[in-house]
Amino acid sequence: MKKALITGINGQDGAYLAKHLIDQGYKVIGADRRRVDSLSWRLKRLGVDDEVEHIYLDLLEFSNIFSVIRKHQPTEIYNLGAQSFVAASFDQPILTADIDAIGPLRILEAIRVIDPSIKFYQASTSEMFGLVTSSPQSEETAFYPRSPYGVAKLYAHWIVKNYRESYGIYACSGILFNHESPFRGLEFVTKKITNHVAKMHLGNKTPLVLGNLDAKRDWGFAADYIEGMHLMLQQEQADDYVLATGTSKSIREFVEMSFNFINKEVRWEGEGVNEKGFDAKTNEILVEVSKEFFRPAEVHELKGDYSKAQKELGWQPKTDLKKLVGLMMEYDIERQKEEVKLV
Ligand code: NAP
Ligand code: G4F
Repeated sequence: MKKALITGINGQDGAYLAKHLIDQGYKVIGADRRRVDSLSWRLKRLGVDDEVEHIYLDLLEFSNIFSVIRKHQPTEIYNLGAQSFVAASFDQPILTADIDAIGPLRILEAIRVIDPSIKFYQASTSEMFGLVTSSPQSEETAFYPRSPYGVAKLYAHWIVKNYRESYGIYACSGILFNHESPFRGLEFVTKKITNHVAKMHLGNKTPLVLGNLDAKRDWGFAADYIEGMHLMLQQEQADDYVLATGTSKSIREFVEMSFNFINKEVRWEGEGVNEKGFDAKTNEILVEVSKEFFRPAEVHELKGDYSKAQKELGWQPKTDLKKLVGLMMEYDIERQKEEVKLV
């Protein structure tokens, strides 16, 4: 029986991947740094929490990683655990580097010593392209990270390649562009938007406050992307792959799509931090801009070229942005209704 160890099991991707692998007949060992019941809400919502064997694993602690791998003998390890919020990496750059750069190295060292036949997936990111040098970005595009998070992930990306070339370990990096879902963390902009718009739909009058509305991202659906992660570990040879949709939209457009879902049209007025979004019919203020949510250095535009993954893995995205916004809005409206009932 195939046995997968997933770090970051309680995160967005960890939960979707656990469900996918369990459906494929895998035994899943779910690793996270804390074992608090409420943290596995995503696994519970997907109906697989009881099938996951939960264990403690902190990416900061080598002896912990080493003994977990030695004891459980996984056939595949998916390293999804990370300090994954770019904005926080400016406040906690050293912690971010320790978890996101040295964390994967700790796992690779344990694999090298315990059993080099264990396959390894590393969660690389389009954030490594940063100040992009060409568009769309593929596996061949030069990296130029713009955040401590991006720099840490780039170290991890290269050490994966190095362990593959030096020790023949089957180690892959998936360079994934932004992927969202109803289970996205509230700190990320898409979920912050859909969650707030859902509240406004149910009567809340507080405007949504955002930072840079002009940044553009290539947003896909997380449930599509985790299938690509799995495929990467089933090939003849380990390699790195971009997963993306090939389309790029601004935060402003994502806001408009979310309000459109509740039949509101946004009219924009002003510039920079003085810009506001109004309800085109009622003139009610829907959106404001605050300096608080701008970053010291921004990634202005990302757009991925997933043709290598399509050709070699047979992978392609199945969910367009309109459908994704709809999934997130529906979920958030229902969840807000549940919360209102509980009060
Ligand atoms: P997420 O929801 O933030 O999940 C990350 C998980 O990592 C959380 O469960 C977190 O646990 C755990 N973690 C944090 N520090 C840890 C540590 N020291 N030891 C062990 N676990 C730790 O992230 P995601 O969106 O699912 O993303 C999964 C991975 O893909 C991450 O590595 C992310 O950087 C990368 N990635 C994501 C995207 C995207 O658009 N979603 C795109 C490219 C790459 P706590 O709950 O305790 O914090
Ligand atoms: O949703 P975000 O925080 O995602 P970001 O920075 O692109 O990072 C995500 O995707 C990466 C892949 O490229 C992952 F590696 C990473 O782990 C994470 O999942 O911000 C998206 C954009 C940024 O340009 C930000 O400046 O939205 C802009 N933004 C504008 N207002 C905001 C806000 N972001 C957040 N979080 N909150 C705002 O109020």
